[in-house]
Amino acid sequence: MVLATNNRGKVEELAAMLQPLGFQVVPIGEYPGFVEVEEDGDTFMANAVKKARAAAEFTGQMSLADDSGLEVDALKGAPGVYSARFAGEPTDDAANNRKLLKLLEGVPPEKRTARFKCVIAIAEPGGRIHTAEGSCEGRILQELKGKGGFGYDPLFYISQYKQTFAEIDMNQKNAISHRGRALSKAVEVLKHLSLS
Ligand code: ITT
Repeated sequence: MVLATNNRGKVEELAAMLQPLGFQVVPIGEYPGFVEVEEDGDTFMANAVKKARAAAEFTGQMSLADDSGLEVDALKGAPGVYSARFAGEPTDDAANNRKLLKLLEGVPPEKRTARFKCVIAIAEPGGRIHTAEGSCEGRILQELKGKGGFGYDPLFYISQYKQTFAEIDMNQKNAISHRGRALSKAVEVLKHLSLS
């Protein structure tokens, strides 16, 4: 299975979930000459499908893409599909977190509700496409906490764990995250495919 992402955090999490299930995973970065697609879709779904299709066409292998992001209620759903480039391009996690904190200055804890969303798209080389969605509710803290994870993890507080995504270990995160949830559903689809 080709992982159609250049985000190392995503590769680590997806590999940790897929390898124990018997999938051999190869990041798209190991295929020289692959040109990243422009993520110009208005939805996570459109971007995930575009990335998975491009990788399957280029490699001739089953390819999995993840398009994901953070929706903050006090910002009317922003940064959403623009999460990676919230503070500009190329992606700078620290700058994105600073921008988020700045925009939420003065917003009290109870109004800092947010969710991560993820769409996983799996493209077969023949053109068939399968998709699954997952989300995870949390709250945006007033300061960074924890050193693990990536992206907005140090600001994303999970009440179930009373910790941020950057303070818990990857397996705990995968068990409840938007990505873990979307991937579990996608794997069910794959199991049916291999049986049929
Ligand atoms: P690819 O397109 O190559 O997969 P990307 O980082 O550009 O990598 P997206 O366009 O899907 O991926 O943007 C997702 C952004 O949303 C990501 O850069 C993070 O800022 C944020 N994000 C998504 N999932 C996250 C998670 O589990 N923890 C923290 N931040 C996350």
